[in-house]
Amino acid sequence: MTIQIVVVPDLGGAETVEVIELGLAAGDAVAVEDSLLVLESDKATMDVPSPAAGVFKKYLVAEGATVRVGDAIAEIEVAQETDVAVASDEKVEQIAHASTAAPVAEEVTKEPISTTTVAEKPAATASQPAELMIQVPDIGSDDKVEVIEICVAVGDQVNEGDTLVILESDKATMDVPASHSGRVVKILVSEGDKLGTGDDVALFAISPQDSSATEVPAPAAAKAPTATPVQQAPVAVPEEIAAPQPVRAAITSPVEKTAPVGKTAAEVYAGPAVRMLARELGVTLADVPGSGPKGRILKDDVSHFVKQIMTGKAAGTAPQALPGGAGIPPIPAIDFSQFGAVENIKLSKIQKLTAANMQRNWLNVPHVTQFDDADITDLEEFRKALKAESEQRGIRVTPVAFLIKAIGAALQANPEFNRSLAADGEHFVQKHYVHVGMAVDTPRGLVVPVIRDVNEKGIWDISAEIAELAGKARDGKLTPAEMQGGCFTLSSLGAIGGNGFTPIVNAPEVGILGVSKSQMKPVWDGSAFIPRLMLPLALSYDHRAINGGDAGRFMTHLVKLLSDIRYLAL
Ligand code: CAO
Repeated sequence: MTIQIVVVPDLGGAETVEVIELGLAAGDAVAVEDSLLVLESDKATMDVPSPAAGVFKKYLVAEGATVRVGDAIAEIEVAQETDVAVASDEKVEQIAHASTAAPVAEEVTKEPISTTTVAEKPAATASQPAELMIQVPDIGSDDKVEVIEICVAVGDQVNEGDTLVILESDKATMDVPASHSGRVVKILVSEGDKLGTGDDVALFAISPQDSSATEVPAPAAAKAPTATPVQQAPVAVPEEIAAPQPVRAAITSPVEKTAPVGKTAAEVYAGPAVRMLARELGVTLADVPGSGPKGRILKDDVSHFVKQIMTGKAAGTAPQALPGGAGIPPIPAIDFSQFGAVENIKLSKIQKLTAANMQRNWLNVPHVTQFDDADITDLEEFRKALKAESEQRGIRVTPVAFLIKAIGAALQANPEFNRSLAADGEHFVQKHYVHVGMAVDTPRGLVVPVIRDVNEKGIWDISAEIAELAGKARDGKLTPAEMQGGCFTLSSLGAIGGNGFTPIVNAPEVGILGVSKSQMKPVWDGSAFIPRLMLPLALSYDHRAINGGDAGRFMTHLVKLLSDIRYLAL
Protein backbone atom coordinates (compact mmCIF):
# COMPACT_ATOMS: atom_id res chain seq x y z
CA MET A 1 0.00 0.00 0.00
CA THR A 2 1.25 3.45 -0.88
CA ILE A 3 -0.17 6.77 0.15
CA GLN A 4 -0.28 9.20 -2.74
CA ILE A 5 -0.74 12.88 -2.17
CA VAL A 6 -2.61 14.53 -4.98
CA VAL A 7 -1.61 18.12 -5.65
CA VAL A 8 -3.22 20.98 -7.55
CA PRO A 9 -2.35 20.50 -11.22
CA ASP A 10 -1.32 23.08 -13.78
CA LEU A 11 -4.10 25.66 -13.76
CA GLY A 12 -3.55 26.95 -17.24
CA GLY A 13 -2.51 30.40 -16.11
CA ALA A 14 -4.77 30.93 -13.08
CA GLU A 15 -2.77 31.75 -9.96
CA THR A 16 -5.25 30.55 -7.41
CA VAL A 17 -8.47 28.60 -7.51
CA GLU A 18 -11.20 27.87 -5.05
CA VAL A 19 -12.14 24.40 -3.88
CA ILE A 20 -15.86 24.25 -4.62
CA GLU A 21 -16.82 20.61 -4.26
CA LEU A 22 -15.49 17.78 -2.09
CA GLY A 23 -17.52 14.78 -3.12
CA LEU A 24 -15.83 11.76 -1.50
CA ALA A 25 -15.85 10.22 1.96
CA ALA A 26 -12.99 8.33 3.60
CA GLY A 27 -12.99 4.73 2.47
CA ASP A 28 -14.63 5.41 -0.91
CA ALA A 29 -13.17 3.31 -3.69
CA VAL A 30 -11.83 5.38 -6.56
CA ALA A 31 -10.93 4.36 -10.06
CA VAL A 32 -8.43 6.12 -12.28
CA GLU A 33 -9.92 9.38 -13.60
CA ASP A 34 -12.71 9.46 -10.99
CA SER A 35 -13.25 13.02 -9.88
CA LEU A 36 -11.71 13.69 -6.46
CA LEU A 37 -12.77 17.29 -6.11
CA VAL A 38 -13.77 20.34 -8.16
CA LEU A 39 -11.75 23.55 -8.39
CA GLU A 40 -12.98 26.83 -9.78
CA SER A 41 -11.07 29.82 -11.11
CA ASP A 42 -12.71 33.02 -12.27
CA LYS A 43 -12.87 31.51 -15.74
CA ALA A 44 -13.41 27.80 -15.41
CA THR A 45 -14.26 24.87 -13.23
CA MET A 46 -12.12 21.77 -13.39
CA ASP A 47 -12.34 18.35 -11.85
CA VAL A 48 -9.19 16.89 -10.36
CA PRO A 49 -9.32 13.23 -11.30
CA SER A 50 -7.73 10.45 -9.37
CA PRO A 51 -4.33 9.52 -10.77
CA ALA A 52 -4.70 5.89 -9.72
CA ALA A 53 -7.18 3.31 -8.53
CA GLY A 54 -7.37 2.86 -4.78
CA VAL A 55 -9.14 4.02 -1.67
CA PHE A 56 -9.83 7.65 -0.89
CA LYS A 57 -8.29 8.55 2.49
CA LYS A 58 -8.94 12.20 3.18
CA TYR A 59 -8.98 15.72 1.87
CA LEU A 60 -6.16 18.03 2.85
CA VAL A 61 -8.23 21.13 2.12
CA ALA A 62 -11.69 22.38 3.08
CA GLU A 63 -14.47 23.48 0.75
CA GLY A 64 -14.02 27.18 0.00
CA ALA A 65 -10.24 27.05 0.50
CA THR A 66 -8.06 28.90 -1.96
CA VAL A 67 -5.25 26.79 -3.38
CA ARG A 68 -2.48 27.19 -5.94
CA VAL A 69 -0.52 24.86 -8.23
CA GLY A 70 1.37 22.23 -6.25
CA ASP A 71 -0.69 22.49 -3.05
CA ALA A 72 -1.53 19.12 -1.54
CA ILE A 73 -5.27 18.56 -1.73
CA ALA A 74 -6.06 14.90 -1.10
CA GLU A 75 -4.64 11.55 -0.05
CA ILE A 76 -5.43 8.26 -1.67
CA GLU A 77 -4.16 4.81 -0.86
CA VAL A 78 -3.18 2.87 -3.94
CA ALA A 79 -3.16 -0.86 -4.01
CA GLN A 80 -0.12 -1.31 -6.20
CA GLU A 81 2.93 0.55 -7.33
CA THR A 82 2.45 2.78 -10.27
CA ASP A 83 5.12 4.04 -12.55
CA VAL A 84 4.71 7.60 -11.44
CA ALA A 85 7.46 9.51 -9.73
CA VAL A 86 8.08 8.80 -6.07
CA ALA A 87 8.69 12.04 -4.28
CA SER A 88 10.68 10.80 -1.30
CA ASP A 89 11.92 7.81 0.69
CA GLU A 90 8.74 7.97 2.71
CA LYS A 91 6.92 6.58 -0.30
CA VAL A 92 4.82 9.70 -0.61
CA GLU A 93 4.15 10.50 -4.20
CA GLN A 94 3.09 13.85 -5.47
CA ILE A 95 1.16 13.63 -8.63
CA ALA A 96 0.05 16.55 -10.62
CA HIS A 97 -2.95 15.44 -12.50
CA ALA A 98 -4.70 17.98 -14.57
CA SER A 99 -8.17 17.16 -15.68
CA THR A 100 -7.28 18.33 -19.11
CA ALA A 101 -3.90 16.69 -19.26
CA ALA A 102 -2.67 13.44 -20.67
CA PRO A 103 -2.88 10.09 -18.88
CA VAL A 104 -1.16 9.53 -15.55
CA ALA A 105 2.17 8.33 -16.85
CA GLU A 106 2.68 11.61 -18.70
CA GLU A 107 1.64 13.81 -15.86
CA VAL A 108 4.60 13.52 -13.55
CA THR A 109 6.57 15.96 -15.63
CA LYS A 110 4.16 18.79 -14.74
CA GLU A 111 5.38 20.39 -17.95
CA PRO A 112 2.69 21.54 -20.28
CA ILE A 113 2.40 19.08 -23.10
CA SER A 114 4.52 20.34 -25.89
CA THR A 115 2.79 21.78 -28.86
CA THR A 116 5.08 19.62 -30.93
CA THR A 117 3.40 18.73 -34.11
CA VAL A 118 3.26 15.41 -35.76
CA ALA A 119 6.11 16.33 -38.02
CA GLU A 120 8.41 16.16 -35.02
CA LYS A 121 6.89 12.98 -33.69
CA PRO A 122 6.90 9.55 -35.22
CA ALA A 123 3.97 8.86 -37.43
CA ALA A 124 1.33 6.52 -36.10
CA THR A 125 2.33 2.92 -36.03
CA ALA A 126 0.20 -0.10 -35.33
CA SER A 127 0.99 0.13 -31.62
CA GLN A 128 1.81 3.77 -31.08
CA PRO A 129 -0.40 6.69 -32.00
CA ALA A 130 1.18 9.83 -33.38
CA GLU A 131 0.34 13.23 -32.05
CA LEU A 132 -1.04 16.10 -34.06
CA MET A 133 -1.64 19.66 -32.96
CA ILE A 134 -4.96 21.00 -34.21
CA GLN A 135 -4.82 24.70 -34.89
CA VAL A 136 -7.24 27.51 -35.62
CA PRO A 137 -7.82 27.70 -39.37
CA ASP A 138 -7.87 30.92 -41.33
CA ILE A 139 -10.58 33.01 -39.70
CA GLY A 140 -10.38 35.72 -42.30
CA SER A 141 -9.06 38.36 -39.93
CA ASP A 142 -5.90 39.29 -38.06
CA ASP A 143 -7.91 39.98 -34.94
CA LYS A 144 -8.02 37.50 -32.11
CA VAL A 145 -11.46 36.16 -31.31
CA GLU A 146 -12.81 34.74 -28.15
CA VAL A 147 -13.37 31.09 -27.31
CA ILE A 148 -16.97 30.88 -26.12
CA GLU A 149 -17.37 27.16 -25.95
CA ILE A 150 -15.17 24.09 -25.76
CA CYS A 151 -17.04 21.21 -27.27
CA VAL A 152 -14.73 18.30 -26.47
CA ALA A 153 -13.03 16.92 -23.38
CA VAL A 154 -9.72 15.15 -22.91
CA GLY A 155 -10.13 11.52 -23.83
CA ASP A 156 -12.90 12.13 -26.35
CA GLN A 157 -12.63 10.28 -29.63
CA VAL A 158 -13.36 12.92 -32.23
CA ASN A 159 -14.15 12.55 -35.91
CA GLU A 160 -12.78 14.77 -38.62
CA GLY A 161 -15.08 17.76 -39.00
CA ASP A 162 -16.45 17.58 -35.45
CA THR A 163 -16.49 20.94 -33.74
CA LEU A 164 -13.69 21.35 -31.19
CA VAL A 165 -14.34 24.87 -30.00
CA ILE A 166 -16.60 27.75 -30.92
CA LEU A 167 -15.11 31.20 -31.42
CA GLU A 168 -17.05 34.43 -31.34
CA SER A 169 -16.02 37.75 -32.78
CA ASP A 170 -18.10 40.84 -32.30
CA LYS A 171 -20.25 39.89 -35.28
CA ALA A 172 -20.15 36.18 -35.78
CA THR A 173 -19.44 32.86 -34.20
CA MET A 174 -17.60 30.11 -35.98
CA ASP A 175 -16.87 26.47 -35.34
CA VAL A 176 -13.30 25.26 -35.33
CA PRO A 177 -13.58 21.74 -36.71
CA ALA A 178 -11.15 18.88 -36.16
CA SER A 179 -8.96 18.55 -39.22
CA HIS A 180 -8.40 14.87 -38.39
CA SER A 181 -10.04 12.10 -36.45
CA GLY A 182 -8.31 11.19 -33.22
CA ARG A 183 -8.39 11.15 -29.45
CA VAL A 184 -8.10 14.42 -27.57
CA VAL A 185 -4.94 14.29 -25.47
CA LYS A 186 -4.82 17.86 -24.30
CA ILE A 187 -6.90 20.98 -24.74
CA LEU A 188 -4.73 24.06 -24.91
CA VAL A 189 -7.39 26.71 -24.63
CA SER A 190 -9.93 27.81 -22.10
CA GLU A 191 -13.17 29.60 -22.62
CA GLY A 192 -12.53 33.31 -22.67
CA ASP A 193 -9.12 32.91 -24.32
CA LYS A 194 -8.53 34.94 -27.48
CA LEU A 195 -7.35 32.98 -30.48
CA GLY A 196 -6.17 33.88 -33.95
CA THR A 197 -5.39 32.02 -37.14
CA GLY A 198 -2.80 29.30 -36.52
CA ASP A 199 -3.07 29.21 -32.73
CA ASP A 200 -2.96 25.82 -31.07
CA VAL A 201 -6.29 24.41 -29.95
CA ALA A 202 -5.87 20.77 -28.99
CA LEU A 203 -3.38 17.95 -29.16
CA PHE A 204 -4.70 14.79 -30.76
CA ALA A 205 -3.40 11.24 -30.63
CA ILE A 206 -3.94 9.81 -34.09
CA SER A 207 -3.95 6.06 -34.26
CA PRO A 208 -3.66 4.25 -37.59
CA GLN A 209 -7.37 3.51 -37.61
CA ASP A 210 -8.10 7.23 -37.27
CA SER A 211 -6.30 7.98 -40.47
CA SER A 212 -7.50 6.53 -43.72
CA ALA A 213 -4.18 7.59 -45.15
CA THR A 214 -1.12 5.64 -44.05
CA GLU A 215 0.61 8.73 -42.70
CA VAL A 216 -0.57 11.57 -40.57
CA PRO A 217 0.14 14.73 -42.52
CA ALA A 218 2.80 17.13 -41.36
CA PRO A 219 1.41 20.31 -39.89
CA ALA A 220 2.33 22.50 -42.81
CA ALA A 221 0.28 20.23 -44.97
CA ALA A 222 -2.27 19.61 -42.29
CA LYS A 223 -5.67 20.56 -43.44
CA ALA A 224 -6.61 24.01 -42.29
CA PRO A 225 -10.32 23.86 -42.67
CA THR A 226 -11.97 27.17 -43.15
CA ALA A 227 -13.73 28.23 -40.03
CA THR A 228 -17.41 27.81 -40.62
CA PRO A 229 -19.34 30.91 -39.70
CA VAL A 230 -22.43 29.62 -38.03
CA GLN A 231 -23.86 32.83 -36.72
CA GLN A 232 -23.74 36.21 -38.22
CA ALA A 233 -25.08 39.06 -36.21
CA PRO A 234 -26.14 42.25 -37.80
CA VAL A 235 -24.79 44.39 -35.06
CA ALA A 236 -21.55 44.69 -33.18
CA VAL A 237 -21.49 43.16 -29.73
CA PRO A 238 -19.96 45.43 -27.14
CA GLU A 239 -17.30 43.99 -24.89
CA GLU A 240 -19.51 43.50 -21.87
CA ILE A 241 -22.11 41.62 -23.86
CA ALA A 242 -19.54 39.47 -25.58
CA ALA A 243 -17.97 38.55 -22.24
CA PRO A 244 -16.69 34.99 -22.07
CA GLN A 245 -19.32 32.43 -21.51
CA PRO A 246 -18.72 29.95 -18.72
CA VAL A 247 -16.66 26.85 -19.22
CA ARG A 248 -18.07 23.44 -18.68
CA ALA A 249 -16.31 21.13 -16.27
CA ALA A 250 -13.48 19.67 -18.22
CA ILE A 251 -14.02 16.01 -17.63
CA THR A 252 -17.77 15.81 -17.62
CA SER A 253 -19.01 13.56 -20.33
CA PRO A 254 -20.34 15.19 -23.45
CA VAL A 255 -23.54 16.99 -22.61
CA GLU A 256 -26.82 16.34 -24.26
CA LYS A 257 -28.27 18.70 -26.81
CA THR A 258 -30.99 19.73 -24.42
CA ALA A 259 -30.33 19.54 -20.75
CA PRO A 260 -33.11 17.66 -19.06
CA VAL A 261 -34.31 18.95 -15.74
CA GLY A 262 -33.54 16.69 -12.79
CA LYS A 263 -29.96 16.08 -13.82
CA THR A 264 -27.43 14.69 -11.40
CA ALA A 265 -24.89 17.20 -10.09
CA ALA A 266 -22.25 15.68 -12.37
CA GLU A 267 -24.45 16.25 -15.41
CA VAL A 268 -24.99 19.92 -14.71
CA TYR A 269 -23.45 21.97 -17.52
CA ALA A 270 -22.78 25.46 -16.25
CA GLY A 271 -19.86 27.80 -15.85
CA PRO A 272 -18.36 29.26 -12.74
CA ALA A 273 -20.26 32.53 -12.81
CA VAL A 274 -23.55 30.67 -13.14
CA ARG A 275 -22.59 28.25 -10.38
CA MET A 276 -21.70 31.17 -8.16
CA LEU A 277 -25.02 32.90 -8.89
CA ALA A 278 -26.87 29.67 -8.14
CA ARG A 279 -25.02 29.30 -4.85
CA GLU A 280 -25.84 32.89 -3.91
CA LEU A 281 -29.52 32.37 -4.67
CA GLY A 282 -29.68 28.89 -3.16
CA VAL A 283 -30.71 27.35 -6.47
CA THR A 284 -30.01 23.70 -7.21
CA LEU A 285 -28.62 23.81 -10.72
CA ALA A 286 -29.70 20.26 -11.43
CA ASP A 287 -33.30 21.51 -11.40
CA VAL A 288 -32.70 24.34 -13.84
CA PRO A 289 -33.34 23.80 -17.57
CA GLY A 290 -30.46 25.11 -19.67
CA SER A 291 -31.23 27.23 -22.71
CA GLY A 292 -27.64 27.80 -23.84
CA PRO A 293 -25.74 25.89 -26.50
CA LYS A 294 -25.92 22.14 -25.82
CA GLY A 295 -28.16 22.77 -22.87
CA ARG A 296 -25.69 24.94 -20.97
CA ILE A 297 -27.33 26.74 -18.08
CA LEU A 298 -27.08 30.51 -18.41
CA LYS A 299 -27.45 33.20 -15.78
CA ASP A 300 -30.78 34.10 -17.34
CA ASP A 301 -31.96 30.52 -16.83
CA VAL A 302 -31.19 30.77 -13.13
CA SER A 303 -32.96 34.14 -12.86
CA HIS A 304 -35.91 32.83 -14.80
CA PHE A 305 -36.08 29.74 -12.61
CA VAL A 306 -36.12 31.91 -9.48
CA LYS A 307 -38.78 34.15 -11.01
CA GLN A 308 -40.96 31.13 -11.71
CA ILE A 309 -40.57 29.88 -8.17
CA MET A 310 -41.40 33.33 -6.79
CA THR A 311 -44.52 33.61 -8.92
CA GLY A 312 -45.56 30.08 -8.02
CA LYS A 313 -45.21 28.66 -11.50
CA ALA A 314 -43.75 25.21 -11.40
CA ALA A 315 -41.14 24.61 -14.07
CA GLY A 316 -42.41 22.69 -17.02
CA THR A 317 -46.09 23.07 -16.20
CA ALA A 318 -46.60 26.39 -17.92
CA PRO A 319 -45.12 27.78 -21.11
CA GLN A 320 -42.07 29.90 -20.37
CA ALA A 321 -42.49 33.64 -20.57
CA LEU A 322 -40.26 35.54 -22.95
CA PRO A 323 -37.52 37.12 -20.85
CA GLY A 324 -37.83 40.84 -20.29
CA GLY A 325 -34.90 43.23 -20.12
CA ALA A 326 -33.78 46.01 -17.79
CA GLY A 327 -36.26 45.00 -15.14
CA ILE A 328 -39.15 45.27 -17.60
CA PRO A 329 -41.87 42.69 -16.92
CA PRO A 330 -41.62 39.83 -19.41
CA ILE A 331 -44.18 39.42 -22.16
CA PRO A 332 -46.59 36.81 -20.84
CA ALA A 333 -46.33 33.37 -22.35
CA ILE A 334 -49.53 32.23 -23.98
CA ASP A 335 -50.57 28.80 -25.08
CA PHE A 336 -51.70 29.78 -28.58
CA SER A 337 -52.90 26.27 -29.36
CA GLN A 338 -56.03 27.05 -27.38
CA PHE A 339 -57.04 29.36 -30.25
CA GLY A 340 -56.20 27.12 -33.20
CA ALA A 341 -53.51 25.05 -34.88
CA VAL A 342 -49.93 26.23 -34.29
CA GLU A 343 -46.42 24.99 -34.94
CA ASN A 344 -43.10 25.86 -33.34
CA ILE A 345 -40.43 27.08 -35.75
CA LYS A 346 -36.89 27.19 -34.43
CA LEU A 347 -34.99 30.44 -34.75
CA SER A 348 -31.79 30.32 -36.77
CA LYS A 349 -28.63 31.37 -34.98
CA ILE A 350 -28.62 34.63 -36.89
CA GLN A 351 -32.20 35.28 -35.89
CA LYS A 352 -31.38 34.63 -32.24
CA LEU A 353 -28.40 36.96 -32.32
CA THR A 354 -30.40 39.57 -34.18
CA ALA A 355 -33.16 39.38 -31.58
CA ALA A 356 -30.67 39.80 -28.73
CA ASN A 357 -28.81 42.62 -30.45
CA MET A 358 -31.95 44.49 -31.46
CA GLN A 359 -33.32 44.29 -27.95
CA ARG A 360 -30.01 45.42 -26.51
CA ASN A 361 -29.73 48.35 -28.88
CA TRP A 362 -33.35 49.32 -28.43
CA LEU A 363 -33.02 49.32 -24.64
CA ASN A 364 -29.61 50.98 -24.45
CA VAL A 365 -29.85 53.66 -27.10
CA PRO A 366 -32.20 56.61 -26.72
CA HIS A 367 -33.45 56.78 -30.30
CA VAL A 368 -34.65 59.77 -32.25
CA THR A 369 -35.67 59.43 -35.90
CA GLN A 370 -35.69 62.32 -38.34
CA PHE A 371 -37.43 62.17 -41.72
CA ASP A 372 -36.92 63.87 -45.05
CA ASP A 373 -37.35 63.24 -48.77
CA ALA A 374 -34.56 63.58 -51.31
CA ASP A 375 -35.41 64.56 -54.86
CA ILE A 376 -33.60 61.84 -56.84
CA THR A 377 -35.14 62.65 -60.24
CA ASP A 378 -31.76 63.68 -61.69
CA LEU A 379 -29.91 60.89 -59.92
CA GLU A 380 -32.24 58.30 -61.44
CA GLU A 381 -31.94 59.88 -64.86
CA PHE A 382 -28.15 59.69 -64.60
CA ARG A 383 -28.27 56.12 -63.26
CA LYS A 384 -30.46 55.03 -66.18
CA ALA A 385 -28.05 56.75 -68.56
CA LEU A 386 -25.34 54.43 -67.22
CA LYS A 387 -27.27 51.36 -68.42
CA ALA A 388 -25.19 50.65 -71.53
CA GLU A 389 -21.87 51.08 -69.75
CA SER A 390 -23.25 49.12 -66.84
CA GLU A 391 -23.99 46.16 -69.12
CA GLN A 392 -20.57 46.49 -70.73
CA ARG A 393 -18.82 46.41 -67.37
CA GLY A 394 -21.15 43.72 -66.00
CA ILE A 395 -21.84 45.88 -62.95
CA ARG A 396 -25.41 46.61 -61.90
CA VAL A 397 -25.84 50.11 -60.49
CA THR A 398 -28.78 50.63 -58.13
CA PRO A 399 -29.69 53.67 -56.04
CA VAL A 400 -28.02 51.95 -53.08
CA ALA A 401 -24.53 52.69 -54.50
CA PHE A 402 -25.31 56.41 -54.63
CA LEU A 403 -26.73 56.26 -51.11
CA ILE A 404 -23.56 54.65 -49.76
CA LYS A 405 -21.37 57.16 -51.56
CA ALA A 406 -23.49 60.05 -50.27
CA ILE A 407 -23.46 58.67 -46.70
CA GLY A 408 -19.64 58.54 -46.85
CA ALA A 409 -19.50 62.18 -47.91
CA ALA A 410 -22.03 63.19 -45.25
CA LEU A 411 -20.04 61.35 -42.57
CA GLN A 412 -16.92 63.25 -43.57
CA ALA A 413 -18.72 66.57 -43.51
CA ASN A 414 -20.48 65.75 -40.22
CA PRO A 415 -17.92 63.89 -38.11
CA GLU A 416 -20.30 63.68 -35.12
CA PHE A 417 -21.92 60.78 -36.96
CA ASN A 418 -18.58 59.05 -37.42
CA ARG A 419 -18.07 58.48 -33.71
CA SER A 420 -18.84 55.95 -31.04
CA LEU A 421 -19.29 56.50 -27.35
CA ALA A 422 -16.37 54.97 -25.47
CA ALA A 423 -17.28 52.38 -22.87
CA ASP A 424 -15.94 54.65 -20.09
CA GLY A 425 -18.69 57.18 -20.85
CA GLU A 426 -16.03 59.89 -20.80
CA HIS A 427 -14.95 59.96 -24.43
CA PHE A 428 -16.07 59.83 -28.01
CA VAL A 429 -14.03 57.68 -30.35
CA GLN A 430 -13.71 59.75 -33.52
CA LYS A 431 -13.11 57.53 -36.54
CA HIS A 432 -10.86 58.75 -39.32
CA TYR A 433 -11.98 56.02 -41.69
CA VAL A 434 -15.33 55.84 -43.43
CA HIS A 435 -16.76 52.32 -43.56
CA VAL A 436 -20.49 51.90 -44.22
CA GLY A 437 -22.50 48.81 -43.27
CA MET A 438 -25.35 47.67 -45.49
CA ALA A 439 -28.23 45.62 -44.07
CA VAL A 440 -28.90 42.58 -46.25
CA ASP A 441 -32.03 40.52 -46.02
CA THR A 442 -31.14 36.81 -46.28
CA PRO A 443 -33.12 33.60 -45.82
CA ARG A 444 -31.18 32.97 -42.59
CA GLY A 445 -31.81 36.44 -41.23
CA LEU A 446 -30.41 39.93 -41.32
CA VAL A 447 -26.67 40.50 -41.77
CA VAL A 448 -24.64 43.66 -42.22
CA PRO A 449 -21.53 43.44 -44.42
CA VAL A 450 -19.35 46.53 -44.46
CA ILE A 451 -18.07 48.47 -47.44
CA ARG A 452 -14.76 49.99 -46.45
CA ASP A 453 -13.33 53.41 -47.26
CA VAL A 454 -16.36 54.43 -49.29
CA ASN A 455 -15.02 57.99 -49.50
CA GLU A 456 -12.13 56.70 -51.62
CA LYS A 457 -14.29 54.68 -54.00
CA GLY A 458 -16.38 55.55 -57.01
CA ILE A 459 -19.88 54.38 -57.91
CA TRP A 460 -18.62 51.48 -60.07
CA ASP A 461 -16.44 50.06 -57.30
CA ILE A 462 -19.14 50.51 -54.69
CA SER A 463 -21.73 48.88 -56.97
CA ALA A 464 -19.46 45.90 -57.57
CA GLU A 465 -18.92 45.52 -53.82
CA ILE A 466 -22.62 45.76 -53.05
CA ALA A 467 -23.31 42.91 -55.47
CA GLU A 468 -20.44 40.80 -54.13
CA LEU A 469 -21.22 41.30 -50.45
CA ALA A 470 -24.99 40.93 -50.87
CA GLY A 471 -24.36 37.68 -52.81
CA LYS A 472 -22.03 36.36 -50.14
CA ALA A 473 -24.51 37.35 -47.44
CA ARG A 474 -27.32 35.44 -49.11
CA ASP A 475 -25.05 32.40 -49.60
CA GLY A 476 -23.91 32.54 -45.95
CA LYS A 477 -20.33 33.08 -47.09
CA LEU A 478 -19.45 36.35 -45.36
CA THR A 479 -16.37 36.23 -43.16
CA PRO A 480 -16.40 37.93 -39.75
CA ALA A 481 -13.93 40.50 -41.12
CA GLU A 482 -16.42 41.48 -43.81
CA MET A 483 -18.98 42.33 -41.13
CA GLN A 484 -16.72 44.36 -38.89
CA GLY A 485 -15.64 47.95 -38.67
CA GLY A 486 -18.79 49.74 -39.82
CA CYS A 487 -19.16 53.42 -38.84
CA PHE A 488 -22.78 53.85 -39.93
CA THR A 489 -25.42 51.56 -41.41
CA LEU A 490 -27.70 51.82 -44.41
CA SER A 491 -30.92 49.84 -44.33
CA SER A 492 -32.60 50.03 -47.72
CA LEU A 493 -36.09 48.68 -48.19
CA GLY A 494 -36.43 50.66 -51.40
CA ALA A 495 -36.70 47.59 -53.59
CA ILE A 496 -39.45 46.21 -51.37
CA GLY A 497 -41.70 49.19 -50.68
CA GLY A 498 -43.14 51.35 -47.93
CA ASN A 499 -43.27 55.06 -47.18
CA GLY A 500 -40.93 54.99 -44.24
CA PHE A 501 -39.77 53.11 -41.17
CA THR A 502 -37.71 53.84 -38.07
CA PRO A 503 -34.51 51.76 -38.13
CA ILE A 504 -32.78 50.71 -34.90
CA VAL A 505 -29.27 52.10 -34.42
CA ASN A 506 -26.58 49.46 -34.87
CA ALA A 507 -24.69 50.32 -31.66
CA PRO A 508 -21.92 51.19 -30.99
CA GLU A 509 -22.49 53.12 -34.20
CA VAL A 510 -24.51 56.28 -33.56
CA GLY A 511 -26.59 56.55 -36.71
CA ILE A 512 -28.49 54.50 -39.28
CA LEU A 513 -30.32 55.56 -42.43
CA GLY A 514 -33.54 53.82 -43.38
CA VAL A 515 -34.48 54.22 -47.04
CA SER A 516 -37.91 53.45 -48.47
CA LYS A 517 -39.26 53.23 -52.00
CA SER A 518 -38.96 56.31 -54.20
CA GLN A 519 -42.22 57.66 -55.57
CA MET A 520 -43.28 60.32 -58.02
CA LYS A 521 -44.80 63.18 -56.03
CA PRO A 522 -46.05 66.66 -56.86
CA VAL A 523 -43.47 69.15 -55.62
CA TRP A 524 -44.18 72.90 -55.46
CA ASP A 525 -41.43 74.80 -57.30
CA GLY A 526 -42.68 78.25 -56.27
CA SER A 527 -45.14 78.68 -59.09
CA ALA A 528 -46.47 75.21 -59.87
CA PHE A 529 -46.54 71.58 -58.80
CA ILE A 530 -44.11 69.53 -60.80
CA PRO A 531 -43.66 65.74 -60.71
CA ARG A 532 -40.44 64.74 -58.97
CA LEU A 533 -39.09 61.35 -57.90
CA MET A 534 -38.83 61.56 -54.12
CA LEU A 535 -36.86 59.18 -51.95
CA PRO A 536 -38.08 58.83 -48.32
CA LEU A 537 -35.24 58.87 -45.81
CA ALA A 538 -35.36 58.16 -42.06
CA LEU A 539 -32.29 58.91 -39.96
CA SER A 540 -32.28 57.25 -36.53
CA TYR A 541 -29.56 58.38 -34.15
CA ASP A 542 -28.27 57.84 -30.64
CA HIS A 543 -29.36 60.94 -28.80
CA ARG A 544 -26.60 60.44 -26.22
CA ALA A 545 -24.03 61.13 -28.92
CA ILE A 546 -25.91 63.23 -31.46
CA ASN A 547 -28.08 66.22 -30.84
CA GLY A 548 -30.95 67.33 -33.05
CA GLY A 549 -28.89 70.06 -34.70
CA ASP A 550 -26.18 67.57 -35.75
CA ALA A 551 -28.86 65.29 -37.17
CA GLY A 552 -30.57 68.14 -39.01
CA ARG A 553 -27.28 69.16 -40.62
CA PHE A 554 -26.40 65.58 -41.55
CA MET A 555 -29.80 64.94 -43.12
CA THR A 556 -29.87 68.26 -44.98
CA HIS A 557 -26.39 67.59 -46.35
CA LEU A 558 -27.36 64.08 -47.41
CA VAL A 559 -30.51 65.30 -49.15
CA LYS A 560 -28.46 67.93 -51.00
CA LEU A 561 -25.94 65.31 -52.18
CA LEU A 562 -28.65 62.95 -53.42
CA SER A 563 -30.69 65.70 -55.03
CA ASP A 564 -27.70 67.01 -56.96
CA ILE A 565 -25.03 64.34 -57.26
CA ARG A 566 -22.57 66.85 -58.72
CA TYR A 567 -21.83 67.74 -55.09
CA LEU A 568 -20.51 64.19 -54.61
CA ALA A 569 -17.66 65.05 -56.97
CA LEU A 570 -16.56 68.06 -54.91
N1 CAO B 1 -36.72 53.08 -54.54
C1 CAO B 1 -37.15 52.48 -55.65
N2 CAO B 1 -36.48 51.46 -56.22
C2 CAO B 1 -35.35 51.03 -55.64
C3 CAO B 1 -34.86 51.63 -54.48
C4 CAO B 1 -35.60 52.70 -53.93
N3 CAO B 1 -35.21 53.30 -52.80
N4 CAO B 1 -33.73 50.99 -54.10
C5 CAO B 1 -33.51 50.04 -55.02
N5 CAO B 1 -34.49 50.04 -55.93
C6 CAO B 1 -34.63 49.20 -57.09
C7 CAO B 1 -33.31 48.97 -57.76
O1 CAO B 1 -32.98 50.03 -58.61
C8 CAO B 1 -33.58 47.69 -58.48
O2 CAO B 1 -34.32 47.95 -59.65
P1 CAO B 1 -33.64 47.97 -61.11
O3 CAO B 1 -32.99 46.66 -61.27
O4 CAO B 1 -34.79 48.19 -61.99
O5 CAO B 1 -32.69 49.10 -61.09
C9 CAO B 1 -34.51 46.95 -57.57
O6 CAO B 1 -35.02 47.91 -56.66
C10 CAO B 1 -33.89 45.82 -56.79
O7 CAO B 1 -32.74 46.23 -56.10
P2 CAO B 1 -31.91 45.15 -55.24
O8 CAO B 1 -32.56 44.93 -53.94
O9 CAO B 1 -31.64 43.96 -56.05
O10 CAO B 1 -30.53 45.83 -55.01
P3 CAO B 1 -30.22 47.07 -54.15
O11 CAO B 1 -28.86 47.48 -54.56
O12 CAO B 1 -31.27 48.08 -54.27
O13 CAO B 1 -30.20 46.53 -52.63
C11 CAO B 1 -29.60 45.34 -50.73
C12 CAO B 1 -29.22 45.73 -52.14
C13 CAO B 1 -28.58 44.36 -50.21
C14 CAO B 1 -29.61 46.57 -49.86
C15 CAO B 1 -31.02 44.73 -50.74
O14 CAO B 1 -31.03 43.65 -51.60
C16 CAO B 1 -31.52 44.26 -49.40
O15 CAO B 1 -31.21 43.17 -48.89
N6 CAO B 1 -32.37 45.09 -48.78
C17 CAO B 1 -33.04 44.75 -47.52
C18 CAO B 1 -32.39 45.45 -46.35
C19 CAO B 1 -33.17 45.20 -45.11
O16 CAO B 1 -33.71 44.12 -44.87
N7 CAO B 1 -33.31 46.22 -44.27
C20 CAO B 1 -34.10 46.15 -43.10
C21 CAO B 1 -33.20 46.00 -41.93
S1 CAO B 1 -33.98 46.26 -40.43
O17 CAO B 1 -34.97 45.01 -40.35
